[in-house]
Amino acid sequence: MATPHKTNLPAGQASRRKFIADTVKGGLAIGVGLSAAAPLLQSFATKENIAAGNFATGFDQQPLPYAYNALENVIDAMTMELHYSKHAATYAKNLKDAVAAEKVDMTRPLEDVLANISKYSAKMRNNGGGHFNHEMFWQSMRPKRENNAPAGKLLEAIEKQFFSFDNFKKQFADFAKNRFGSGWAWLYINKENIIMIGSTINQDNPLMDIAEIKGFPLLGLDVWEHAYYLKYQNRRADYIDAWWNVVNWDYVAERLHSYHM
Ligand code: MN3
Repeated sequence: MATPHKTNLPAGQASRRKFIADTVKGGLAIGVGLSAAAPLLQSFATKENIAAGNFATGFDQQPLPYAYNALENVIDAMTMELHYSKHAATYAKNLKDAVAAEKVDMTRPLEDVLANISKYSAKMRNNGGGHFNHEMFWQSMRPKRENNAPAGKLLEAIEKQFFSFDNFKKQFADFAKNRFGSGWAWLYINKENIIMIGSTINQDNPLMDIAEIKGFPLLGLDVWEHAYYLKYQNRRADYIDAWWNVVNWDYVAERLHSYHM
């Protein structure tokens, strides 16, 4: 049974982790940079320390996995460019500033920081959450498809918990519409291994120890006005309806699979 909130690693992993940390501190990995340390990190970033499988998140903004205009008719190119290159880039920059000021060990996955976010500043919370949420958001979309829907075990899990895919979409959309002000709607899996939907304020997410909902995020929808205002103005519901056409269900399924590994 998965335990997403457990922070104590099993003895073997803990000592391995200490070895890696000591090695990095000792300068062995510093000369070759973070990229060389990343595969080691991913190999021990298991669900025991929140960052499941290959989904450990780094502190740098990753390239957008498609062109700015790739999601046109759902998300316009201008919104995409501003959102990625201005809003999200600023979260990444401010996160790096907070990380330097608060002496965060950047060889740890960002997920570890988020799981202990109550110990850090509001700047870390806002920008660490902002960076994580957007990195995941870009990956969770792809160009528009007809009849876009999950399949396999993910669909089974959704139907088991929410009766039908349509009913799931309705309930998720209700959380997205009713999140007052700025925030995110989420599909996540909790520590009882149940998939849930909910929402968080500002840039919080279910990984955070202070979030209203807690678990491993599978899919998140940005409902800040900057995500939709140019095309949809005040019509958040229309943005949500259109967004279902570009959800990358393969990515969501991979996150679920990764969590269960
Ligand atoms: Mn945003």
